[in-house]
Amino acid sequence: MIDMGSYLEFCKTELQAYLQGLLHTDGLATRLYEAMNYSLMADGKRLRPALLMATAQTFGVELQRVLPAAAALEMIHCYSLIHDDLPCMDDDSLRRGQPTNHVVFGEAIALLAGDGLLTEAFALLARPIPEVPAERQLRMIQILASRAGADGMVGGQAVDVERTGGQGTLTDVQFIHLHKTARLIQAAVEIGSLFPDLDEKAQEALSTYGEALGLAFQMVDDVLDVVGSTSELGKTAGKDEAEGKLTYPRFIGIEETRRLAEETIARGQEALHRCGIHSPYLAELQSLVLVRSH
Ligand code: GRG
Repeated sequence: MIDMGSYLEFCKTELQAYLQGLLHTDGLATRLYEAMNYSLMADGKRLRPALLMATAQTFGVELQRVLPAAAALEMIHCYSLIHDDLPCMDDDSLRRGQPTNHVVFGEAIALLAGDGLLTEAFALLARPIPEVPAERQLRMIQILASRAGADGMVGGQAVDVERTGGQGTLTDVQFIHLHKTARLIQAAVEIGSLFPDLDEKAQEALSTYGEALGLAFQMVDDVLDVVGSTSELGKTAGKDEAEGKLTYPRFIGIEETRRLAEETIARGQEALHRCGIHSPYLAELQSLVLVRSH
């Protein structure tokens, strides 16, 4: 059995070293770069990059080769957090244990720091990747665009913003969770699966695993919002409730949300097993997501 805590710590350290000094300018926009680095270098869990690394490593791909793609994914995630915290969205003053980007740099620079991270992420993923044919790399770029864009995370966020404070339905919650949260987590697995030369069936199974993991991650996040958590992957209780967000517990209760998260994880696991993929990394990540809910 692998020690997932140490593995995640290792991924985090490798990513941190790669990100250090990656974004810099010789031009006049130094404040913009400072703002981009302020959020990018803050202490996040780095779950999405770790998931990408774990997927690729499952098939023997060297970690160093996937670091730019993992960093690109974290940059997209980071931009979404900066924009999500803005006064026109959730208007939050704390993120990753420090004042939010707009509190430190002002709204205009924070907005642009998000834009900058989003654009630089694609520039990074478009850099030539040794041993990956251009066709597969193009697929990675397409996946990142669709999972993060209007048909993915941005679309989920738009519906979330529209429904917050209102009645909404369980169908709305399902849509929001799938798009706002699960799609980017799914992209981590999908992009990681394009480093080795896998057949279509294996790629589809991994994609199903990623979607299930992403959905369960958000269900568990909903539970933590109600019950609170002392774990390192935890969050402060009551925030979503106070903001009038649509969450699973609001419609089906805490216990049923926990059960649904377990069922969803099992669906992802089955997809891998049916395809003969047995990965201690991917299995441990599932356990780690579920363990947060208790
Ligand atoms: C503004 C386009 C746009 C999108 C925002 C990510 C997001 C979409 C909003 C953040 C608010 C939120 C609670 C989203 C649900 C997903 C989630 C739990 C995000 C936080 O991700 P973690 O827990 O954070 O991985 P760290 O800081 O550890 O990376």
